[in-house]
Amino acid sequence: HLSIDSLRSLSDAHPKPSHLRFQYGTAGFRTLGSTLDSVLFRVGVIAALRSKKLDGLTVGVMVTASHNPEHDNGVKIVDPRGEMLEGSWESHATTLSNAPTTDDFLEAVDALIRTSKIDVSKPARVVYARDTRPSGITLVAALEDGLSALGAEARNAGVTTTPILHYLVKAINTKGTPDSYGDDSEEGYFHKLGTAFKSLVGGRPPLEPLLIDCANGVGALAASSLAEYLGSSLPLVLENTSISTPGVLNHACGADYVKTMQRLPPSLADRLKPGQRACSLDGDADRLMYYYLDERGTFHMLDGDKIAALVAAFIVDLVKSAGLENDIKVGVVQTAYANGASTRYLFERLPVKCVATGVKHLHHAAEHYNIGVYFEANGHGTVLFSQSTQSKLAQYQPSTPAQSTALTHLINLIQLINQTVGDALSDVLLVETVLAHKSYTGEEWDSLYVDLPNRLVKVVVGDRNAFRTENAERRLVSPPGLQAKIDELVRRYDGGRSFVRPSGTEDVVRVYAEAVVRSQADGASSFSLPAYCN
Ligand code: G16
Repeated sequence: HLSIDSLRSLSDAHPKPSHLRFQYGTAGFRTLGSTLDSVLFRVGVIAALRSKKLDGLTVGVMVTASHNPEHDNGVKIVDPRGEMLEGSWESHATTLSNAPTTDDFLEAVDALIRTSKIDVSKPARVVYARDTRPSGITLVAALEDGLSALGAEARNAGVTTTPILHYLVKAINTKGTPDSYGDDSEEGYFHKLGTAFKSLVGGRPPLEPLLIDCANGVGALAASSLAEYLGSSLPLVLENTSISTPGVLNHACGADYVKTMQRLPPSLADRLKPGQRACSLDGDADRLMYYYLDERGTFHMLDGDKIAALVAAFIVDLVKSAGLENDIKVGVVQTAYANGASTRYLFERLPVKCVATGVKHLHHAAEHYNIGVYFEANGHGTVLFSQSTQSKLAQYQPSTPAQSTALTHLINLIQLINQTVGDALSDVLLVETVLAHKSYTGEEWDSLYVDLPNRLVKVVVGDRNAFRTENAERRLVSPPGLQAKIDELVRRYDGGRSFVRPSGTEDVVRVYAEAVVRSQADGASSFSLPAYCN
């Protein structure tokens, strides 16, 4: 079942660079694509072992560096329910990826098999995909070597979005069961989302075309397939779709650019008409940023917080209209990056929880609600309907036509929303559904609350691991003395709030600042870190 000779010789072909240390971070391993060969091989081995540990359930592997620059790449493992890899296995992945030699690696594999009690005679099944990064081709070949070293049954899902890979994992593992998540193919995914969307907006006035900035990434392929399924129910105008032009992925476009720069991608300047709705995906289509230009041509951003507010309020209304407000509780999960105005808006209406950055943290917290809405300010998020809520909705007998309509909408939302992970395309359909139901323009949506001015900057430091946080990343515990300095600065600004945390996807620390007055938010984020941090 496990040929040590084959594992040894394949491992020799993928040596670990001696000067590098790898870390399974916020969203898996992520760094320069050219340094990741050994990591990909080893991830193949780990994913196969994870599947064996779980009795041969299918595990997913996604090769992507999402919003990062084109020369970066990365890889993450997806657990059988379509969710992020379980925490304890993240440390196994870090350990195995750092074993200096083949002998050390084989020893680490052996230790993992023994300590995790893995029955290696069990089958291993893995489905994998990559985004459009050029380095993905050789990295996938390294991954395939790792899978074949363990004799895994491997399914190549080709070039696709991260959320579609998550969908496939869940669809494969629920196939033929009463909980079937949908057909385990891209067509199955588009069919599921498209059908639910058409039911939700059916009978309403036709929607104006939506302009989508595809970040020159894999979202361009998926969005163009989705456009076909949607037909006239939602005309999509796709921009930044150059997936084979070197250097353009996420460059001056995409969700991260819009969120960080708080401005329109320059390539859309003469494409977007005042009042028209537009949005940006990121490099693997798991983040979504909406925006519009007002009459005067001023840019207005509708970020993950605005999406959370829009969607949460809509779902709360539907639950109420269905007559289920005493049975189904809706809650929201955010991170410290959520704009203070959004937290206040939501908190006045429903329970809100703040957790550490990373979809895995938000996802788990959202599972504690009957319906959990989670969005990061950067546009990464989804809505989870607990199993018992789904059963409750399926069995509920409405007593009025209005209740029955609301119930049908809720059941369609369960189909529309990719509950495995944040999914920009599924979120587009969710936002468009709410806008259609509420007859909101971008401007009306934007006016739910007014964002506090804020700045988010990246600072390059000598060792980002020297920065450790507590209280959902809102306070630093190290380096010593730095939090006191932040507190002192923040006190000088009206409604000031600021925090510093190490990124889990880039070699930087992130500094966030918000204040009531724009110039004050800018000032608070431009303080320099003390010399001892560099
Ligand atoms: C990933 C994670 C997100 C996180 C983001 C930035 O997004 O999935 O949850 O917000 O990285 O994380 P950090 O601040 O630690 O670098 P993506 O879209 O890059 O996969």
